[in-house]
Amino acid sequence: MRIDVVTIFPEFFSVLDVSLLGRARTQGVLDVRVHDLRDFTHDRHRTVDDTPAGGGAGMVMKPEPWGEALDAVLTPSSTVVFPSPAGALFTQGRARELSSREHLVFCCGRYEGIDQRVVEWAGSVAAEVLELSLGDYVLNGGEVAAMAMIEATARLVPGVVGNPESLVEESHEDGMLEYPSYTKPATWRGLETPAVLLGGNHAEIAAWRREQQRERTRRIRPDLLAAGAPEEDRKDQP
Ligand code: JDN
Repeated sequence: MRIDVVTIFPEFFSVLDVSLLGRARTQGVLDVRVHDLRDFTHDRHRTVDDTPAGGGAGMVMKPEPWGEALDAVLTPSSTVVFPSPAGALFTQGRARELSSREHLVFCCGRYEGIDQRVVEWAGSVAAEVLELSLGDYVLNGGEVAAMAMIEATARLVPGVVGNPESLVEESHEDGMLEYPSYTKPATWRGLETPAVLLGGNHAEIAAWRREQQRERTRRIRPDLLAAGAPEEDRKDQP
């Protein structure tokens, strides 16, 4: 998979050199290239922002440097992602979809965001353009959100995570939270590992884990059960 990132803070992305994604990159499974938006400016101050049309607080990213940067990286088969608190929710299902794309381009905004015409124009060139949000909170820019999306997506690309079975029984893969995990010792500071996990009855263990998933999801994330239930069973969800 090829990933291009456009940002005014390329140094943020040095975390992609370490751990699983770092290894995937040195092994050639992942090709990540980070571009400095300011390299696509032409003035002495390498300006990337200007005042908002219509007035208001803050600054907006100018379209011209974005146009030149995207001219350099976009192809008709690219999927372009603009992290934005105004975007659709980024989910495990979305990560799964993105993991099958051959080329992803992440456009990281700062300030009050990027001139909307850049998003519109990208749609006339690339295969797909997505404005995606990590959740209902606001970061200072798209970089940290892009990094989360890159990690969630790239670990689903075959060959990035060593044991593919570890991807199956995870939170959100079946629309529920994961069951709790334990390791040795069986007693630690007076706390016991649940006896069922030490009994060796695999059917019983599987049933216990499924019940733990249901109980946890009901208690902590009832919205997930509502979303996964057949339409006629749903309570009025937004
Ligand atoms: O996903 B975010 O919270 C996010 C915030 C900003 C952004 C892009 C994404 N651009 C400016 C703020």
